[in-house]
Amino acid sequence: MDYHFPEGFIWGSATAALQIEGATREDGRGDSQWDVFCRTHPERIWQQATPDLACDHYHRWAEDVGLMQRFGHTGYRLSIAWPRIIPDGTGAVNPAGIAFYRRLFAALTAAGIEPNVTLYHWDLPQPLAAAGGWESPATLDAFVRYARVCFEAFGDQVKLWATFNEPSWSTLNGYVTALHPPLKHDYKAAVQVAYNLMLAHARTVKLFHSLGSGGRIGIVQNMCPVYPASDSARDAAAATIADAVYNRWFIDPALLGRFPQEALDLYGRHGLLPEMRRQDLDLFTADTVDFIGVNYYFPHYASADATETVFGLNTSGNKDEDCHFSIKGQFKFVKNPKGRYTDWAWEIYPPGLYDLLARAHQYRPGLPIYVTENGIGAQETLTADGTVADDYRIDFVREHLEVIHRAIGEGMNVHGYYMWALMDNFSWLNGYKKRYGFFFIDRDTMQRHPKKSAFWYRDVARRNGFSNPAG
Ligand code: BGP
Repeated sequence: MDYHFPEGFIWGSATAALQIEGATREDGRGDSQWDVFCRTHPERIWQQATPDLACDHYHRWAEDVGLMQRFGHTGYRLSIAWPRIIPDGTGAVNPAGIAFYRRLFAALTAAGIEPNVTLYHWDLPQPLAAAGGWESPATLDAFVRYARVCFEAFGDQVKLWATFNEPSWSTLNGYVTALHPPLKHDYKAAVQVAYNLMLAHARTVKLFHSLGSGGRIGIVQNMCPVYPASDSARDAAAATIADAVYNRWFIDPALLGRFPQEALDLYGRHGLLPEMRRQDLDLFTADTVDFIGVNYYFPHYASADATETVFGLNTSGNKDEDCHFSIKGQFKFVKNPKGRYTDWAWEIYPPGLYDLLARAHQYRPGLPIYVTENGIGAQETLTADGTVADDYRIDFVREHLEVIHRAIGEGMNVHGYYMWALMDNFSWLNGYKKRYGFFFIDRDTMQRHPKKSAFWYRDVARRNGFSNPAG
């Protein structure tokens, strides 16, 4: 076999609570900021979709665990819904929420599937959001308490924990592009939130280690590589700044215990520095992560030619509609004229994943790395025989696995791969239009249909690798 993976390599897929669970008002669950956003701004989401039903996983979890098992999964990355555990964010713990996840973790373990659990995948309890969200120190205290509740309730079942999913992406879209809740365009708030998320992370890592319940804790980052758009020195400088604010602000404190100087200088020049207390800064240096989770979809190319501030994500699924991200006077992300693109204008570029793995390895040689998300969204329909011929997804996953295999061969400590996603789900602004799953969800019946890629991945997992299709 050409691509054989190390024994014990995790073959998994990923989801997030809000995107699959549904049952948003059942068994005492509180509202999250996304539930309220979907209700108050339905025009921002394709077909005014809501997460109320999602994949109905809250009721079909046993069936879903069975599918993972039958299709060879050995790992599953999921998130816990904070509003299910502590419905108002700060008050009483909800026993029904704890019971739900205990049942789920027990079933996963019995099926030989290791859970990799993220504490926060953007579903901030609404009362906390209304009281200032991540700008407020009270939210940090509430998060650390919620983390403690989870560690104590599930610590015997879960050994792989992540604090936050993509703090960079949620800060950018919540406070810079104004595309996600709380829909702000406020650089000062963005920098404070970016700092506060990392502080909450550091406090949680310290708490986890102090509990000594075993297992590992990390963070999941969207480490988009940022390449200069040209050979010019100006574009190289733009890429350095974009990388510092977009990636390193979140990676450096988690892995090295400090914030990048380029970003501190930039924020200092613009009067945007967050409030940073000495004793908090010491927390970052005192303790760091046990692993890093890497989410990778596409790379960026930074140009210095940023004459205006514009943001826009492709939410149409029409290849001709570009994504826009430009901050006047700083950097602008541009398209790669030679790139291959998905229908949502996301470039397909597997070497970018290799560069990220190499980078994570360079930061902390030997640090365990998990590819916690990687996948391709598409508009799909069922064929007459009840499947989806998603050969493009097979190609996408295979090409990315090839670079992971190469990275492992070169000594990078990659422990597992979680394809986004286990099943088609609520794709934030795209509602249910953009399908990512190994399993197609029929929105009328909620029935799960394995796509061609699910069978392919099952065979890869069983053989712990694959042969080069070319020969
Ligand atoms: C990541 C998120 C996931 C997922 C994925 C695809 O940033 O962590 O939750 O949704 O992106 O994004 P989208 O559904 O917007 O296409």
